[in-house]
Amino acid sequence: MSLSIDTAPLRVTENGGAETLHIGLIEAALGAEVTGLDAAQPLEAGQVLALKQALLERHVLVFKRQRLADGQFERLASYFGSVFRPPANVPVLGSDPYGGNTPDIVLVSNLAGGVLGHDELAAHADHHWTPVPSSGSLLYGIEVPSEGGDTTWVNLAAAWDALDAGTQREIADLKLITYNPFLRKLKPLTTGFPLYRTPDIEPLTPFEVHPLVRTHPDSGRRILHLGEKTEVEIVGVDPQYGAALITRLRAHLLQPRFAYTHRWSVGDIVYWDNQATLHARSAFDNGERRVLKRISLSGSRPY
Ligand SMILES: O=C(O)CCC(=O)C(=O)O
Ligand SMILES: [Fe+2]
Repeated sequence: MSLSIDTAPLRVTENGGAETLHIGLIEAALGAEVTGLDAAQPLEAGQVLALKQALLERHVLVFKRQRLADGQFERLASYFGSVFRPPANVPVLGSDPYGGNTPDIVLVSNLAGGVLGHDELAAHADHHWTPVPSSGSLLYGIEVPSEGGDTTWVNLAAAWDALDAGTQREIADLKLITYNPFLRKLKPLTTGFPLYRTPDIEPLTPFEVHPLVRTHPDSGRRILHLGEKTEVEIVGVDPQYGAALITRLRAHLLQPRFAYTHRWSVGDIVYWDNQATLHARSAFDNGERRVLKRISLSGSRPY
C-alpha cells in the first residue's frame, strides 16, 4: 500500500463511514498528524499499514484527541511490535536501579511515582545503549503544563543526508559505544557526566558496540546515530580526534532545520521511530503537573 502525505490525504473509512483517518504533514523536518482515528478501538489492516508507512516517511506520528485506558494503550502499541525488554543487567528508564523489573508502561511525570522530573532532557534515542535498542516509543499526554515541557524530535536521516561527502566517507564505517547513562548514575564521576570517554575514565560495563552510522531496518536509509550528551567513544581512534569529531557531529545534528518541536495537548499520543530520531524535552515549572505514559517497543540489532 502506498501513501502520500501531501496535498491528497489518505482516507480510510471506519465505523460505517462515521470517521475518516487523516494523516497530514507537519510543516517541519519530520512529523505527521493523525486525526479521525479512535486509537482506543481495535485498528483495521488498512489503518495500521497507513500508519506504518507514514512513520517510515515522517518518523514521528502525532495522534490527536485520544482517551485510552492502559490496556487500550498497550493494544495500540502492539500493532507495531512487542514491548521492549532490556537484559537483566542493563538498567533503563523506569527499571530498578540495577536493571530488571521494567514496567511495560512507564509513568513519565514530575509527580510522585513518575520518572524524569521537570528538568530539561538532552536529545537521545531511547535504549540506544542496550544491545538491541528500541524500534520506537509511544508517549501519551494525560496532563500537560501551561508552558514548557515541549518535546523536540530530530531527524537523523536528514542529518546524515546533509553531511558533506567527505565527512560521510570519514565516518561511514566507524563504531560507537554509547555508555548507559543509568550505569553512570550508579558510578558518578567527580567531574560530572562526560560527553566522551577518555582513557582516564574506566569504561562502564556492560557496554555495546554499534555503528555510528546505522541503516534503517525498514527504509534502508542511513542514519547518524548519535545522542546529544550521552557518554560515547568511537572505537579504535585517537581520543582527541574522536572527541573533536563527536563535538562536530553533535553541533551538526542539533541544527533547528532537522527538528520538530511538539507543544503537548491533553490526549496527544506521539509514536516515534527511535531508529531514525532523537528526542529532547524543555524544562517546565515543577509547580505544574505533567503526566505522560510511555511504552517502548523492541527493535533489532543495529547494522
Ligand atoms: O518528557 C518527555 O517529553 C520525553 C521523555 C522521554 O525522553 C521519554 O519518554 O522517552
Ligand atoms: Fe526518551
